[in-house]
Amino acid sequence: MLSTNNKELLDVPIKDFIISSEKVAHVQSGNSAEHALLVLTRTGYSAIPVLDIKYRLQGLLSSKMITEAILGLERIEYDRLPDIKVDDIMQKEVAYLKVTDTFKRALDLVINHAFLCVIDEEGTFAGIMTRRVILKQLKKYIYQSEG
Ligand code: 2BA
Repeated sequence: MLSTNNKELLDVPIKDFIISSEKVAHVQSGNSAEHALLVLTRTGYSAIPVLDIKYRLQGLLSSKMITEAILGLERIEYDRLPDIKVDDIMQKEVAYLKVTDTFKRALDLVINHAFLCVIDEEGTFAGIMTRRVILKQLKKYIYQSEG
């Protein structure tokens, strides 16, 4: 039904759909869990990337990971937040895209991830591709194909 246009969209490079790194909230390797919780709460995002000083992707951090780290037997031990480093509680295995990847790879991965970090040729963090952006492009293509 939509074969030609679908194929075209699937082959499009993701480059134009990336939310660039300067617009992405992140925490740095070595930051405390207290700082990370502040960033997550202020921005309202449920998970954000962890980058090193050279802007290389190290992992992902969510408020759930922080809460789990300070969960005591009978209470949440907020006083421990400044002593915990994000490196010790972040998710280190992260699915990512390269800037040269196609829309098809992004679509495959975004089924299981709300967003994907994008890495450039030098291994530096270039930004993210979100489920929202991917769905918007898909919607545009489907509607175009119908008309
Ligand atoms: P969540 O934070 O769980 O957000 C889920 C969806 O809720 C987002 O989907 C967006 O539609 C909406 N949303 C949440 N916080 C928002 C805010 N502060 N401003 C506007 N809309 C907001 P997506 O846009 O597809 O994003 C998927 C995931 O990508 C987000 O999951 C978040 O973990 C991450 N993300 C998106 N934009 C980001 C950014 N600028 N910096 C860091 N992480 C970002």
